[in-house]
Amino acid sequence: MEDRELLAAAEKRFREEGRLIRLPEGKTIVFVGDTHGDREATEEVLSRFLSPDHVIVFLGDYVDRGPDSEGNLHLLLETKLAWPDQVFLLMGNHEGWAIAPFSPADFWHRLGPRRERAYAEALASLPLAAWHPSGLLALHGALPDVKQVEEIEKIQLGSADWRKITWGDWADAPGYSAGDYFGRPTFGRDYFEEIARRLSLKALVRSHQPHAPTYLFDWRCLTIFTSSAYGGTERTVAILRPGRALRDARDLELASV
Ligand SMILES: [Mn+2]
Repeated sequence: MEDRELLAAAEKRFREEGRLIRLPEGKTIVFVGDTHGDREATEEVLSRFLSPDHVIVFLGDYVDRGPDSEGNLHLLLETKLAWPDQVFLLMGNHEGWAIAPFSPADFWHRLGPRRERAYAEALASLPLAAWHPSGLLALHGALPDVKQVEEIEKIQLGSADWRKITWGDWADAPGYSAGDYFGRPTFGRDYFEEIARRLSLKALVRSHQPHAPTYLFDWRCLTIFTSSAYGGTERTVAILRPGRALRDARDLELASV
């Protein structure tokens, strides 16, 4: 597909989905962390898991850093359109270019103004989070300050909650805020506890911080990363099997791809 055609079809689909995806029970759900221009990682995930019995949720950050951002993004968008109920793409901070540009950003800087605008506008329609009825929320960064999961549907791009989801970090520290480093708001245990209680959250699955501890906050916050772009980082996915009572994030299986 031509760029323009692909982006228009993808944007239409994302708008139909809205900002909050509801994941089905009864299927194996595979969560994929940042792929960051690592097209091989995406190919490996799709070759292993793409099937009618599986749902694959990509947690954002498809471009920049790695060797083939454009190839990775095109593969993801084409697969999304071919398998709309099996593949879900969430927004990472690297897809929020229309709202909050940043640097370095090799993919965005190479596009030229016309294509930059077309890609940025299409990716601004991406969903922000995915909820599974076992009590699992998947998103790119940190939890938004909401009272119930449904409020995520109404989060405005550029708002404080949008920034928490796309740019937010976690720190193994007490308290609510653990600082704000270069536009990356960082949150501690008390903030996690409060939002988790409000949402009856058993597990948060997220990506965004390649060197964060795999588990934080009594195994309820799981960080996975699925790109070789940072050198030496193992590519990890997290798998939720159907019919399993979720106690915390340890009930997801981790696998290397
Ligand atoms: Mn990120």
